[in-house]
Amino acid sequence: MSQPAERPCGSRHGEQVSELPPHSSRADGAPTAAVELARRLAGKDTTAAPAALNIIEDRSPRGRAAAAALLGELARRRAAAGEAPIAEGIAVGVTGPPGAGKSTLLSALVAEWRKRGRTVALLAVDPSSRRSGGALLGDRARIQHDPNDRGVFIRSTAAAGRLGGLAPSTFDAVTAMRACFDVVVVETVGVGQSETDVEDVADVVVLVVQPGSGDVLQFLKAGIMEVPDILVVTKADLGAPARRARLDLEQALAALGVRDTPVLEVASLPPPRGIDALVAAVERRAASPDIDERRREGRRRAALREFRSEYGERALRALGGERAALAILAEQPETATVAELVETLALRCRS
Ligand SMILES: Nc1nc2c(ncn2[C@@H]2O[C@H](COP(=O)(O)OP(=O)(O)OP(=O)(O)O)[C@@H](O)[C@H]2O)c(=O)[nH]1
Ligand SMILES: [Mg+2]
Repeated sequence: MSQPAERPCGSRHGEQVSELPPHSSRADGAPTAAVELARRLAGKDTTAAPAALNIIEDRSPRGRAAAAALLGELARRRAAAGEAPIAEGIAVGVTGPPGAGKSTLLSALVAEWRKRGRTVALLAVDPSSRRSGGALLGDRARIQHDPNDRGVFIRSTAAAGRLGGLAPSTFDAVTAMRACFDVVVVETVGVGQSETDVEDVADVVVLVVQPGSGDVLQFLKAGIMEVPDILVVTKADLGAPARRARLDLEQALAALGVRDTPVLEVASLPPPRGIDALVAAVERRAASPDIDERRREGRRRAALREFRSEYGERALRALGGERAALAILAEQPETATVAELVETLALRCRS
């Protein structure tokens, strides 16, 4: 898919490269507004979310500088909080084939979370390519909620031509939203890469399947059964087919030796069923002690994915391959954003 640049790391695909080192652009005064947005997000002002995401999704050099300022400010606040860490929300990835019932399930989940007093940001990543002009955007974000409720924020993002993948900015968007909201959901359609991509940004991955769709065999073939932390069979109101799908999935997990992955049946249409059990399973997983390490690894993998897609395989080879690149990333400060990590790899590749 990606075309190698003339020189490895010479330029991003179709874009002028700023030769500035990643941190120097912060001094130009423009990111002041971004820092102010970070302050509002950290103060749990949910009305700052749309403007913050506009900055993070702006891939121009100026936008990148502002995003770095915003995320850098959040990271500094996190680091400064030290022993009394500021409360960070949990990131939940919800993925599954088209029509499996993800959006309907999310409507029910949002209602349940709000009932429990949690604020929720939902980022729906649209799979449509640039060519189709994001025609699906409206449909994917159709989550039922009270539009006047400031505790819920919903945003659709185009995956920028990466079929099945996440948008380039999704990782940083999740980082920013987590500073403000109790729960950050990333909804992706499970075609191809998205199941594994979503693992990079989510503390908890929920894979959604509907009964009787032959999904189980497809998942076994694709070898992704290890990715989800929780499996959900939707449309439990259909009765026997949902039960059968759950048993099939449980058998498949057992055959693969995957333990500790709950398989839950839910009905999302009123009257909802099994939603509270799902919320409890998500919270149990998010509370596990390996979450911090998982977030660190996820950030490195997201940066590597970004670098590969922006600069191509040849640039990655010039760095010494995937393992060498991950080793470079592991040396970077905890506060580095994905964009800064990508720039670090690019600079290393050019030097
Ligand atoms: N009977 C029943 N139907 C459901 C349930 N949940 C969703 N559906 C129906 O399944 C269809 C697809 O639901 P969506 O929530 O739009 O599915 P989705 O996975 O978000 O679809 P995409 O965003 O296109 O990938 C709709 O017609 C829903 O009404 C459920 O619990 N029971
Ligand atoms: Mg949907």
